Amino acid sequence: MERNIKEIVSHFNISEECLAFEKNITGHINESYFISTKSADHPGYFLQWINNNIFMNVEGLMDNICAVTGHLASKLVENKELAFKVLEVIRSTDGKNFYRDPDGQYWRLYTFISNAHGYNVVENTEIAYEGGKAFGLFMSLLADLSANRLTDTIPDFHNLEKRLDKFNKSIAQDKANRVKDVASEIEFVKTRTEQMLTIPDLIKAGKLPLRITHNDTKFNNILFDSSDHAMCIVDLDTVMPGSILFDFGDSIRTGANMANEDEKDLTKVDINLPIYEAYTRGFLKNTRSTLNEVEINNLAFSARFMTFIIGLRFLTDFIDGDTYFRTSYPDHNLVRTKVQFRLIEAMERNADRMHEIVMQSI
Ligand code: GN1
Ligand code: MG
Repeated sequence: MERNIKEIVSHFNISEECLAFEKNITGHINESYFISTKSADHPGYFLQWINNNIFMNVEGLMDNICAVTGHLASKLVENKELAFKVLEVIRSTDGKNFYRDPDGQYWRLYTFISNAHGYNVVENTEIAYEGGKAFGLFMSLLADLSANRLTDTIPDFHNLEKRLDKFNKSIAQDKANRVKDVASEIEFVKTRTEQMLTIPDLIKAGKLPLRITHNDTKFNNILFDSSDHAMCIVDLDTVMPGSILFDFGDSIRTGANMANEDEKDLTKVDINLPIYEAYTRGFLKNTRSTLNEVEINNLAFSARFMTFIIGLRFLTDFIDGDTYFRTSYPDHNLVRTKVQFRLIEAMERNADRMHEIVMQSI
């Protein structure tokens, strides 16, 4: 879609004159642009188009982000030693926390976090430890924000039973005539479903408490400064009540995989145990005092659970003909699925060791 980015930015309440924009290609749902400004000492802005087909309640979503960033900002004023940054939402000229253009499209603007970088594949254990501490801190700083202030931006986002229902419907409809190509992946799902359903069972039984969680804790949603100190958590669209297992598990899925999420050479996919160990230590440093026994006992398994749920979503989208995740080539979602399933197999082989690491880090 062609968009007049400069015109859109003019609807936000900013002091700087914009110079140029550059599209950012990470992320499978929204579209992002870096906006540079004329003044050299201003960090610039980060503009995002919010995908309203997926985020149906943008007002609620932006109110969540403002509640969360406001809460974090006040905590960081009280705890300056944390040297952490928080996203800063810029209001539109009519005072809203988003701008809706004449075509009905939604946009938001942040101050750009400059001199920052992220990791798709984690390079060493120091970075993993920093990342674990950062997501642990994020969650612990939000522990006293009342969960009923937040809207469910995507209801049932990590609800495995609902995801399986959708998967079975997609197989039955076979809209893109692709079911014939994924027999072994469908079999993979079937053989693990019962074991994976133990997590939703624990949630329903009230044994896994709902906390305020990020719910999209890909490792590259942590920004690092030039000395590789983790300094900011981004991508707050799905911050809402959830289980801590979702957040821990998704970071391991992305951070402790030796390969990228869409690596075509499956021999590269494996669990990196030293990275897993370092992330776990960092995460538990900031969360151990709040976790209950059921959470601790399922922490290692949560990495398999989250990899399963996201792999299942990639597979469902492949079967549907790629209607949800942005893809760059025809079997992109299938490649992503295969990586997730290969990673699950690697974690199955290392399950005992992964649990032992949690117990040694607690
Ligand atoms: C999507 O757009 P992005 O990259 O932040 C997805 C996550 C998946 C992820 C897989 C709202 O996140 O749930 O884990 O892709 N976000 C949404 O890479 O569905
Ligand atoms: Mg996201």
